[in-house]
Amino acid sequence: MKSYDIARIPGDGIGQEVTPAACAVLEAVGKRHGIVFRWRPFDWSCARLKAEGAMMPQDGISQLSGMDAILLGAVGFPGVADHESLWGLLIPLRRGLQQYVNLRPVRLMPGIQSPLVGRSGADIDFLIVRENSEGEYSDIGGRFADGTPAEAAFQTSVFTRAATDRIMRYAFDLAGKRSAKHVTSATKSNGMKHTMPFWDERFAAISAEYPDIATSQYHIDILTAHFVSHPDWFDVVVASNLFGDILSDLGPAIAGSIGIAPSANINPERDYPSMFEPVHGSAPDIAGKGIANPVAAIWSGAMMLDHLGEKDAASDVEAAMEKALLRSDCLTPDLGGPADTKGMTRAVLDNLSG
Ligand code: GGG
Repeated sequence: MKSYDIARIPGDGIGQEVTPAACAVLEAVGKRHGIVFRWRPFDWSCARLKAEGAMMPQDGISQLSGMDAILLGAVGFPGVADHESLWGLLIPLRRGLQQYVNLRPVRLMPGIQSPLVGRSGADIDFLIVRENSEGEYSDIGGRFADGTPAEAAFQTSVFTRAATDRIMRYAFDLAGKRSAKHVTSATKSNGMKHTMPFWDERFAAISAEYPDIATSQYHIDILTAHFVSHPDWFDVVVASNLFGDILSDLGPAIAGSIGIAPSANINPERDYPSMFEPVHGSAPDIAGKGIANPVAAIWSGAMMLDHLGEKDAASDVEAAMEKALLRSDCLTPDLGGPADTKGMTRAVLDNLSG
């Protein structure tokens, strides 16, 4: 028997609905593979912010440091400004635990119809490697002359050589393990005259270390168009924090629904636990209705198993999920189906029983 301490942070909105679904699937696959999960629940959320004045306690990072991994649902709640919820929990965790890689796979699953006309059955299978520690997500800036005609807001992006190089090397190393061996860089060096030319220079320098990997580079605007017109062309896409965030909502939308998109916030050195969360947010419009798609959370759980070295268990979860997605009666409304969160979860669990 192997056992893992897993911090369980459902967070807000549909995070409260999809996280239990992922845990149920992990429990089921754990039974098959002799894995015990010791769940450590944390109520860190916007609800905690309202009740106690902070989404997480001051020693939150040290409370999590000894965990093997973290499973997170979603953050954000009506009445709490979006930047407060992101900077109150997600960003401090990613940075405090040095999870500088945000890995977001995009795959068109069997049975899922891509909304792109004529592209159903396309072989969409690529990875977005998003820089997760700096870039445009910066707290350097401020607001001035509030309420006056001179009112202004400023925000400074930060791109360090150390963080830029390490995310690019991560992307190239990943591409080296795949058959297409191709890294595409998202840039905007025509409009952003300091940070993005620097990003391009580092991309050129790091790519020189990997002569066997093909490279492409596109401005983010035309890159989004390429995502839509030929998503099956991409292999590994490396992007800054903001561009990676945008691309990783667009990618899954092309591959069926953001409701199935998983993500891993990884500390590659394993000095700290990595964190696994759906790409989607708390979706207050459907929260409490029981119809949220649990697949993104379940797939994030599979990524967690893979990270923990439980490769067979991870493959079993992915296979169970893919088989469930083939059943149109089990699909949630975001995928055009009639099922609810529990129905979809049951379908995945059925594929793991026996
Ligand atoms: N489950 C992830 C979540 O709550 N996402 C909300 C969001 O806006 N995330 C932005 C980000 O990933 O930086």
